[in-house]
Amino acid sequence: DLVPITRALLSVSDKTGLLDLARALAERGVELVSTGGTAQAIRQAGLPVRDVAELTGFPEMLDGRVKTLHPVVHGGLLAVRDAESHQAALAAHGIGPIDLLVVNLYPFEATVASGAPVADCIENIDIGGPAMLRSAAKNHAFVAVVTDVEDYAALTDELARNDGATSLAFRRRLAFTAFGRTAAYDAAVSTWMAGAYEEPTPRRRAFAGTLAQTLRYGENPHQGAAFYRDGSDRPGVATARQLQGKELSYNNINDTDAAYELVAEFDPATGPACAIIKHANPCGVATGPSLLDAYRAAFDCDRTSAFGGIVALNRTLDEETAKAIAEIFTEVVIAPDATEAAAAVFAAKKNLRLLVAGGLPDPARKPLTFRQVSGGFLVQDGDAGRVAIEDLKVVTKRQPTARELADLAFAWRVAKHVKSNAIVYAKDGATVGVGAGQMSRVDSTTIGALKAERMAAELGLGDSPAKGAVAASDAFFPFADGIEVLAGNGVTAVIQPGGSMRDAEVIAAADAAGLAMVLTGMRHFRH
Ligand code: 93A
Repeated sequence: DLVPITRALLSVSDKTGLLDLARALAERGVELVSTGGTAQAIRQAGLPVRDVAELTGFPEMLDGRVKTLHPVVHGGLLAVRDAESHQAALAAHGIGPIDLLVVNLYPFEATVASGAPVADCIENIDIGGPAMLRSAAKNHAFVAVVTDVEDYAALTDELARNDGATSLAFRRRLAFTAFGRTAAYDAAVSTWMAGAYEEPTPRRRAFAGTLAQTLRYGENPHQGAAFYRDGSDRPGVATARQLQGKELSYNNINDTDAAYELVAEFDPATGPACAIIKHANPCGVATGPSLLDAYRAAFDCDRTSAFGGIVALNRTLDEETAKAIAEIFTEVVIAPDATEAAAAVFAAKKNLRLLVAGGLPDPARKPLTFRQVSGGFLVQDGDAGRVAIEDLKVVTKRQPTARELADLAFAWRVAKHVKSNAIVYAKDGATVGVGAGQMSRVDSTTIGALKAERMAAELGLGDSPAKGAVAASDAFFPFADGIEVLAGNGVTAVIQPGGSMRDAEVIAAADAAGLAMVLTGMRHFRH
């Protein structure tokens, strides 16, 4: 299954490593054929190269849109070497076989990311390159195809090992890599076009990502895993710069994303905010006059759970806050930026991963979310739903006070980021108890209160902080029991979507306990 390389076609936009590769091939006596810019670069380096135009008998035309789309190229790539009829056809038309194809595509994704106008993006959709990649990858029984600059070294190693030939196992790996690239490329084009042409639904477009990192393992050590980027420049875990610490794990990436998307709900211009996440749920979220105050208040919500957590901040990490965070074991800290002094605080903590994202993601523009099911996957718009305070509907006899209203709005924002069934207790711009991910709403209500009581015990507070707090529920209360538990724990006001068959009973229970209740008319399921 060894195929010696006698002729190679090179056509690359990214010229990184090109000359080293071309030289290595030339030294092995491989005949080099290239398109315009690639040929020019090779020729300038003093290596022999033939223009593809010489082979096809056509000049590159239409501003380069047609350069390699020709039977001389595709015949040379697709011909089956041991099929007599194919060899006869090549001979009849004077077509020479191509044993190696090296192509990387027009930088479409980078052009889109640079904010280029639509016409430039369109011009950067490579047609001839993917066509060649697909031809060569289809015919990998005989042809080696390289599209990733990272694979150049693997290729020269392979040639050194096999005296100038490639093995079938090597060509197979290259072939599925090439099809992976063309699939991701077309998906990027489809996704961009849907956005550029304002396709309002996620329904009719392709999805793919490019490999960012092979992970040591997945959610558990016996699961293989990888991290893919979707090409978005949204500030967050996929685009952030890691200043220090161990490599991010699968769970780190998942939790850091949850943390940063949550803290981004709080506009830094309005004030500092901090979210601490464990297992994709917040165990403390707070706003405060300073970042340090916000961190301390978030930490005090559930100190036990915060151990080994992920901390997200909505403003530049400062030295004082970094010192407070460094007091306990923290897995990841993510912020728009970090001062030098703050980064220096973490320098001694070799394992702590510090990420700076360069900005906050826009919570009003959420990317699509994906959920895998057996045999397929579900796609939906991200939950960018928001309710304005003016649109809240008071349904109880008692109106919420201004202070209650502010805490209700805060708790509601947090509840959106808590797994259903979610109940969030909050007071003075900080969570004081979070009940997450239960199968019954009343259980989440009870768990949130238990957390508040434990905090009272830990901090030596006289009263449970649930007393005088407000509560948010991500979806309606199906029965009055949840309201009774909240009132029993001293909650004074509740925010929830409403819309239950038993809304009247639920409101009556709130009135009976003297609670204020507001309805959002919007729910935030997160399963
Ligand atoms: O415009 S194209 O879609 N038409 C083609 O026929 C074609 N053939 C190769 N783009 C085409 N290419 C691309 O040109 C390659 O994929 C590569 O990215 C680029 C290399 O051009 P140059 O050698 O002139 O720098």
